[in-house]
Amino acid sequence: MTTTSKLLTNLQRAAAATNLRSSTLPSSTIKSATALLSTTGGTVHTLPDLSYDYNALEPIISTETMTLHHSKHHQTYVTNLNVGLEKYDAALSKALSGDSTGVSDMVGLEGMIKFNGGGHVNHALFWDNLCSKDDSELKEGVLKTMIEEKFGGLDGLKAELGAMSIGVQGSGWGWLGYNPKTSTIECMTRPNQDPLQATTGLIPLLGIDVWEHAYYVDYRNVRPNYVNAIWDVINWDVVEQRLIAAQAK
Ligand code: MN3
Repeated sequence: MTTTSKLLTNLQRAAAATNLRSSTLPSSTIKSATALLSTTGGTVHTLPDLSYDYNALEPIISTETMTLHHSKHHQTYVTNLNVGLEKYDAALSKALSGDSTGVSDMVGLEGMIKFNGGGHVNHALFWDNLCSKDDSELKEGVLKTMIEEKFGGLDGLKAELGAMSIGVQGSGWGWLGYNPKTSTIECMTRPNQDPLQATTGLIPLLGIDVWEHAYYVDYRNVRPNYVNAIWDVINWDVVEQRLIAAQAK
């Protein structure tokens, strides 16, 4: 919830406490409070730093790809998410003041927030589940045990998630996720920037970006070569930490 919408909720509570309806609050009160607290608008979300250098994933993912993908593509999702949230905040304020056009505005912004919010969330997960070739090792532990139980071993996971990721039609993502209902891990794909958890209930453990911008510089149009190579730069320690955190929820 944004600071503005939190404030509006508090105003509504105050109104209720004094037997007033929120629609009877003076609009000047709402407007001035909104103006006061919207000073952070536009920069709420920022591009996260990488924990490694742009050249750290060479030769699997080139410095050029990493530079463009992180500083241009991911930055664009962040910028547009902030724009969308600011508009959504204004729409929410209108809706909460009793103006039904605000509700319509909110619904109209959902696609923009799903796309750019998903793009931000997905890429933040992606950067963290990659690491240099030297640091990529699936060690003994709960993750390795669950991969063996579900897929018969790491090669089984690579085969299933690899084939599913290569098979994504158009742009999208391949995921290994934790299913809290069955307490198991499973593979899934999502189109566009649809965030895994919000659209499937699976908690994301490992993401593979199969948008062309993720591999075109290095592998041209040959997505299978990119997906088959990316296994060399997976940060299994991070994937296991996510699994342990998901199991503890
Ligand atoms: Mn991408």
